[in-house]
Amino acid sequence: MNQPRMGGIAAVNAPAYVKQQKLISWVAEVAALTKPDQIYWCDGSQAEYDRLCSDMVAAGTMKKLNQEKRPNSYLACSDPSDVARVEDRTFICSAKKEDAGPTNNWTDPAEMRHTLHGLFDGCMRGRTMYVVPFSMGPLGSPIAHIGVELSDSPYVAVNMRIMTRMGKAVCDVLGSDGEFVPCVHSVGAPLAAGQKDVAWPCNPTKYIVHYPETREIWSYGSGYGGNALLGKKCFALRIASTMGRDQGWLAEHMLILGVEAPAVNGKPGKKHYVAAAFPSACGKTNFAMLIPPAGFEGWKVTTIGDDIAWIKPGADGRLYAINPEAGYFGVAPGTNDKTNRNCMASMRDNTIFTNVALTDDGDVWWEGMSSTAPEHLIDWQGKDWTPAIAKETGAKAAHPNSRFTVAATQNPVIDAAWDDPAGVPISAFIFGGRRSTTVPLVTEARNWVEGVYMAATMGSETTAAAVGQQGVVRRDPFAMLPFTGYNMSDYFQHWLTMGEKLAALGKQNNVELPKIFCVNWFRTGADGKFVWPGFGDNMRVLKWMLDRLEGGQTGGVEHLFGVTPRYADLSWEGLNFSEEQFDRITAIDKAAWKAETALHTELFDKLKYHLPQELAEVKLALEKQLAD
Ligand code: SAT
Ligand code: MN
Repeated sequence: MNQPRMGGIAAVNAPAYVKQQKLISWVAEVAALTKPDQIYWCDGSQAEYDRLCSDMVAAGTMKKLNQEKRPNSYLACSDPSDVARVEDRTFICSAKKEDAGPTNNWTDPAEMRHTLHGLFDGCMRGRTMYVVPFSMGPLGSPIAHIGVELSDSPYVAVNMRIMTRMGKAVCDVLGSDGEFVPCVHSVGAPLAAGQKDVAWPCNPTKYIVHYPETREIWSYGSGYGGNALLGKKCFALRIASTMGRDQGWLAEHMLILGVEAPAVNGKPGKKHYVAAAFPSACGKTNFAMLIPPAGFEGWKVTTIGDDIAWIKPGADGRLYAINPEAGYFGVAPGTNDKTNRNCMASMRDNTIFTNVALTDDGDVWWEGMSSTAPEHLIDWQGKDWTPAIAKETGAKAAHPNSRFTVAATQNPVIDAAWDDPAGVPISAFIFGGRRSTTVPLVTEARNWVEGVYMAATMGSETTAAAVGQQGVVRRDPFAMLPFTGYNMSDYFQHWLTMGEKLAALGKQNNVELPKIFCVNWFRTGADGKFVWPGFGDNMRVLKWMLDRLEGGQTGGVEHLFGVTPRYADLSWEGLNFSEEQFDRITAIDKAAWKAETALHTELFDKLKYHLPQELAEVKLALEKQLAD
């Protein structure tokens, strides 16, 4: 990593396998602005990963965990001020304000460039600038796209190696004239000569900036998660949603799972792929790795992805989806052998943990990992933690948004097609929020437009994944509120237009549009506890959906805004769940729905610029039914 400096400017020193002059020139340009001490091109090798990790151990950024208990795994603890996505510091700087829309922070791009120029000038002094070429999606897939992140954080470099296809192989695909999305990231903490570094450098001033027209990302001041791993939310959702609008595809905050019915007479059962959108920290990873419960022997659930889906229409009128990521950046607290055994198995080794607690024998722990906590821990802020201290002060051992980063290939139920460049055909979309009241367990939309309406008006209680107040219901259309890179009403219109185009294509090919369902696992009883067991038992709901897809062998009843199963329509084998409990999580309370539609009205008023007329009409019909 010792590379010569020329006239005070770090030499670009691109390896011979880098064939693109535009890339090399851009790296030189950003280096001239940010003034790193040196530039290092990541090749993505295991040796490089191991070296960067041990450098970070030496620097105090990470701890190596007990090699017997958690082989090749590390714990990083962030600055307490840098623990989650910062939505109020996230900007969509489109040329026109109305193209960012009322749900995004907007600043004039020229003004933002001026601000960022000032902040990035010299911001990497004393540090190494890592050049991280990455592919979102299988290398060379027609659905995939390439990005290059320049970052002064080695933590970002090693996480990107897990979360994406990263390094030399990407430069090979890029060739001399392939396109890439330029992503610049700095923790915003330059070092003066001789200044000692801190374990987690960052800056109280933060900017997460997107220029949708030129497809550029600039991130300053944070080293954490979606703020810093720019392939994830910034590229794969905010920039990609804009690309999808322009090019006729979808970039969605969705897991993708495969579900296969038991074999019959030696013949494999029917398999479907479904994509499901939930806000951050609402159980996407758990759903994507679901273990079918007792009574569902022979059913198989396999994972394509746990957070993001890129979906393109095929010539046959079907939608084909890939997971643009190559790893999982999942929420640790609450994960255990009962809630997600596959996930626990995934992180047995080769895992980076961030902001969880350290046990006395060099392993990790978080709230909910086991029913009894260890007697002593070092918490995520490096302080002593005991159950008694927790009882007295309420201190959490692990931060509620603590995470694990692990390669998808570690998942024991990874789908055989997870890396298929062609993607997998999607049979259904599921949209779910976290709602303690009002929204029933599951509803099937009667048609595409009603499904789009349900997704558009979805509400969810906020979680620790983003900085801000928690547990307040906010509208989170398509679970994309913080991730749609353009005007939300135009995004709704894009979904409607996609539906029309697909329906026309499908007609010629005898293919039906994917069905759309809306779910809520989170209704609570009088005691404040969840009524629905969730996790593996969500399979019961999934099976009902599959039955509906297979021609509606299983019944349901129509209600205000769709079709819901009756108690007898779900399979209850292996679970003690009474009809009375079922009623509690499926009942539709008219008064609550009047209040709910008032919130839809509030949302639509906010989004009135370009709001599709079809959605306003669905709302009118719903209100009329409620008034009757
Ligand atoms: O920090 S991330 O944005 O990557 C996680 C999430 O909010 O889903
Ligand atoms: Mn997410």
